[in-house]
Amino acid sequence: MDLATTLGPLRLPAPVLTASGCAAAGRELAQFFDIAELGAVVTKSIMMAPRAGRATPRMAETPSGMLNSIGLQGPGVEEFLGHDLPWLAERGVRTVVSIAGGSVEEFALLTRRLRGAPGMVALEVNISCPNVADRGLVFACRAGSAAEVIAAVRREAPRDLPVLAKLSPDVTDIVEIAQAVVEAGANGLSMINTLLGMVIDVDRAAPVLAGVTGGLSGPAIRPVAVRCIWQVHAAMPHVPILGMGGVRSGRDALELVLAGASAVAVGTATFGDPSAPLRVQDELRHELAVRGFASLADAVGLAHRRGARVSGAVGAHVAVERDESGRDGAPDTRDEAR
Ligand code: RRO
Repeated sequence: MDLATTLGPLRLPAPVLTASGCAAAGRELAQFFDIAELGAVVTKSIMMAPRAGRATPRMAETPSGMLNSIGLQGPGVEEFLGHDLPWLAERGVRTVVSIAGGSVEEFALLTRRLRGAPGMVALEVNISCPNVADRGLVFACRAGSAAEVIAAVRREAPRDLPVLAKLSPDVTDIVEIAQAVVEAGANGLSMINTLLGMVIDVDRAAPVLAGVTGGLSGPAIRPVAVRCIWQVHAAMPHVPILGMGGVRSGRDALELVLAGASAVAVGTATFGDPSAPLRVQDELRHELAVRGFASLADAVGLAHRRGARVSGAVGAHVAVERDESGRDGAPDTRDEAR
């Protein structure tokens, strides 16, 4: 089974990555498995300065998922460059460095500071953290500000360093945002970040999270991830997608691949099973083999090419395809029964 994959100019020998934010800079997972066997480790988003994050409690359980309200806690870029990245590089780990900023200028400064960093194979530009002071700082919620950040990162990054833009599902039309960041120079897209949610403790009649709202992750959001990947792949089939959102098994990972993801990241599942990323990678190999695939690449976006479908049920990007029988893709309950 050929599991090698590409995300634009980024070549990876294996298709499963850690999702940003669920294992700091990868060190905490190394006691459970060899993290160099993954496609790559995606770090928790790094900012210029150290940051304590939001007040506690900052996690809450939800049906089939969880809320986090971490608030970009991190050691800052100097500590990251001095300790975390060299540790990963010494172990031969391919590292995708996630960066976050409070302004376009901070993203640009971070990119400049990270130039030539050892072991860094790509940048993931986190323009979609939901846990910021105001929604105006969620750059990925507006095409113009999303594009501005990506253009600044592209200007400062070495030409051959792949830049992935991490998008938010909390938008009216994710295809519009995806098109804007690709035009601004993103080589690929990471989808999806968490959805903004909230839990109230009815006995205390108060929000559970100190930060009131938080990012929803876990299996509950997987259908949203599949929908976003599907819509963007339908509109821009040549733009590579790193898919994430509630993946717990190889079967879940395959679902994102069939929607159009060329690689898949595992996040929340790691909290219950620290070996989940490598397990999902092994399971994905098996899921592909039992279905007769010779390679992962053959499965990427395959669901778009199979049968009658209405692709993109939201917004203006509805494309009706025809299946082999010539039926058009009008919503058809038979599809659900299949
Ligand atoms: O740190 C966080 O609170 C956080 C970030 Br940066 C993000 O991108 N997504 C999320 O759910 N939490």
